[in-house]
Amino acid sequence: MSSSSTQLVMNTSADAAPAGACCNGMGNGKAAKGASESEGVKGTASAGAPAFDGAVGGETTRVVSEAGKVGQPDPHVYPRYCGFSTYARLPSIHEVSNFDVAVVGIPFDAGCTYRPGARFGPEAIRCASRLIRRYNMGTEVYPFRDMQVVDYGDIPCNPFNIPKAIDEISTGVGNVLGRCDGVVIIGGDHTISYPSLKAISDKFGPVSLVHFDSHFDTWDEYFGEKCTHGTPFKRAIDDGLIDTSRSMHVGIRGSVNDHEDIVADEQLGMKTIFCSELDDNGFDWVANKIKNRVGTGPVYLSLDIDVADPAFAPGTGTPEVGGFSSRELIRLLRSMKGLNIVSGDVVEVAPAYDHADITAQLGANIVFEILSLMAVARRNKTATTSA
Ligand SMILES: [Mn+2]
Repeated sequence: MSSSSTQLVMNTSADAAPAGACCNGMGNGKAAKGASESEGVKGTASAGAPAFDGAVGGETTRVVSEAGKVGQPDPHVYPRYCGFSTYARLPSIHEVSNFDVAVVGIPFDAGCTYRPGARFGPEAIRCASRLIRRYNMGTEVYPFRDMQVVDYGDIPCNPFNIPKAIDEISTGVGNVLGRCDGVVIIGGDHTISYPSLKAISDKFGPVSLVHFDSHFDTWDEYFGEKCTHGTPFKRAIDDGLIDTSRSMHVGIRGSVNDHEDIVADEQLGMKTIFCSELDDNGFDWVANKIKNRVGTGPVYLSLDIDVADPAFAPGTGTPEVGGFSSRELIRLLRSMKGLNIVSGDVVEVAPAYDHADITAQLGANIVFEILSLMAVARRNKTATTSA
């Protein structure tokens, strides 16, 4: 679902908890001076109306594109550190009625095997995302201009009963996908990728998985439990949610419990680019290997922040030394440009172990990179359709 006539509206039908707090008053959007695209929807809130997010003097400062996509507040008149913490200061679900892509928090970490705390990941990433700007110079795209992106808030789920939470998450993500074309999910521990992939597969069919992680996450069980943050992709494969013949792990490293873990993953049909293979073969080799594997079908990009070295992402539950630097990781993600990425997730940011928000900053930027890749994929599809 998408709209070229998006309006700022009060939306009371959201089935998710709001990001930040609810906005109190609404007017039609009017772009402010200083924005490079100022052809906004005309109109003002009534004088004396309560302020809404991104508003100065009762008028929104949000940049509205010619196509009616409502973007961020103009940073030249509304400082980045003001207002409610939505992802990248984008409109919340209460502010736009139609949207192309939703950023969704899933604050669940009952499936973690070592250090808990990723339930606070969505909040930390939203706060750290305030500095995200409009243009991605690496992939040459304006994701918030070309797509209506909204912060949908969080999907609430049971913190004690994992099967219940799995149902709540798959239903919640399915509800979001019923209203838009794609999602970028902020975890939460990696358990959430399984129920999310249920909803993704319902919409797109079995997808190609590009999985950045230091761990395979394809164990069959742990302590007898089938749904943990070490098992999501085994469950997804068992359910036929992903096409293993077009899927790839990237960044695997560290110690494992047994050599059989590697063999078992291969037997599922997965392929792996180990972390050290970037050193041996370079960026182009890695990018081509992924592209050749994945092809042109719909891709779900799942990224565990522990794929980055703990020097760059200490705030996570299961750190593994010897990982990608944040520079390497961003470059690898940008080299995925051209893949048909339809949705993705960024998981395992656990802010209690973070320092100076560096992990949350990296997570916020990775969400931006995934949104940018999705915007490029949409642009490519439009070009193909209209050719
Ligand atoms: Mn993982």
